[in-house]
Amino acid sequence: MTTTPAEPDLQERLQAAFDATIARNDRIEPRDWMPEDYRRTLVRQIAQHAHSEIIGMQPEGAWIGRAPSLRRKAILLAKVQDEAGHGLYLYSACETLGVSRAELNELLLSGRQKYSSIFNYPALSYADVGTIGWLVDGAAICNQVPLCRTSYGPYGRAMIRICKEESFHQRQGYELLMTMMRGTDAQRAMVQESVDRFWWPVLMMFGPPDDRSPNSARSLAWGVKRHSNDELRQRFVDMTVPQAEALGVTLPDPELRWNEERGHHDFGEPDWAELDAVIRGNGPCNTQRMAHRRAAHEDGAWVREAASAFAERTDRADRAGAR
Ligand code: BYC
Repeated sequence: MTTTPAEPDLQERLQAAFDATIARNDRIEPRDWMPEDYRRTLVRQIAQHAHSEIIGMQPEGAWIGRAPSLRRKAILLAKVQDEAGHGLYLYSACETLGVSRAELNELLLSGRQKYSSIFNYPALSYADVGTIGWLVDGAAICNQVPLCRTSYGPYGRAMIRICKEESFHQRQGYELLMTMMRGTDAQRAMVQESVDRFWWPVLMMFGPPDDRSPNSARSLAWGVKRHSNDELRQRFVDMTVPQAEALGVTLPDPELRWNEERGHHDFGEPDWAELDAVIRGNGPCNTQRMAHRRAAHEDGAWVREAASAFAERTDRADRAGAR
């Protein structure tokens, strides 16, 4: 935990021990001393990640009641429940840094903490359920697999389980799109239209370009992030192009082509002004997402009250039993 040691000497020794742990690529654990800025960076990133999982339930959740078959409904229901679980692991990891779940929730509802820009775009057709699985979860895996090696123990361990589940999510999305591509012309057109809408916002999920990413340098030095935003975006494009070919869809970027010299695909520039606008709250669904979240929180007040009353009673009974 962060402390303010009285002796300057002790401060130096604590900092040196922290630096050595980072240099060895070992984990920092909740009871270890850590610089206040490291703790703040982790709270910011883990909370934003947790909020994204919870808000991320909304675009797909809206389709549960309209799933085209019992099988699709069961799959979608399981996926959306997994996202709730991911949010909970991440809130728990964040709580080990000395911030409560209630505070984190308040920071989200008051707009002081962000969530991923991608969830401010609507899911307009059932093909979007597939595209979210394939592209959004694909981007999430690309970004999150390296986070299994992040320097903060509880975050890295939460990411291991989350990544396993995200892989299932991506496969179900791809399988859904593959099924639609084998269907009618109208279904194929629906898939292409969905991919056209999601492609650029998905590239924006990786954050601003490296030269405009104020947090990257420090997060990389501390091992909180393992790769820069642009490195991961490139990895995602390289991974996705052959998948799009196998699926039979076109990615909506006229500049997309293999660059033999670089050994990577070249691709066009996302509209960074759009990302800035969405992050500032002016995306297509920001107002709706926050209103829904606020209403869900208020509707759940009775559950929190009941759970606290039950915990208090059980606690009292345990203490009486121990006497
Ligand atoms: N959207 O200096 P930068 C999921 C903010 S969950 C919104 O590069 P950093 C899923 C950034 O926070 C997906 N804000 O920041 C769930 C910073 O603002 P503050 C979520 C963004 O932290 C359910 C400012 O812009 N994944 O996939 O070094 C269903 C400057 O950016 C965005 C995670 O959270 C954005 N796209 O890098 C399906 C992964 N990009 O905080 C799927 C963990 C940037 O200074 N997080 N900002 O006010 C990360 O890897 C990093 O935090 C980021 C940004 C790459 C996102």
